[in-house]
Amino acid sequence: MTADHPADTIADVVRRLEVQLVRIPEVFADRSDEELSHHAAPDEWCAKQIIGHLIEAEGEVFTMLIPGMVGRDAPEGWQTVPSMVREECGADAEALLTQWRALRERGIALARSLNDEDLLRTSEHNWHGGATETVGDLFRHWPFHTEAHESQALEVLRAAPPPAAAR
Ligand code: NI
Repeated sequence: MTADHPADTIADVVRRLEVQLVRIPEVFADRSDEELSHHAAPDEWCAKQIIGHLIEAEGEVFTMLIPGMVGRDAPEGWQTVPSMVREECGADAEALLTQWRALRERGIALARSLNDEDLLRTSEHNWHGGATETVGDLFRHWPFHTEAHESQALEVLRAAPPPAAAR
């Protein structure tokens, strides 16, 4: 993954992460469990699986790898490899969002603690396996990754059957 917006400053990224902390839960608000469990196709994620993926990205990728890459945390690298097989279809969406929010709050604190030197660090065990990738590349990708899945969620919810009460 290359940098989406190489000029984004730490403050820019922090702001986007903060806006998403409010906006992402709104995508899933006031939706029935039926809508949140709707699959547009058998092999496509329902909205709850998308939240599950965002939880994993937040907790196992961005907030897990960056501290290791900047030398603040010993074990650098994956704890668990992100999985395309998601098991959130039967989960409670509100509980998933609570989990995501807590991870994003931790992520914002991490983002605020970074400095420009940190963003220049590279890693041989980084998330993508490339030797030249920097912390800045991963850091700046963070809000874009969230946004990509926000769009995906909006699309699957648009295609979902309306709640029974509205029929
Ligand atoms: Ni993703």
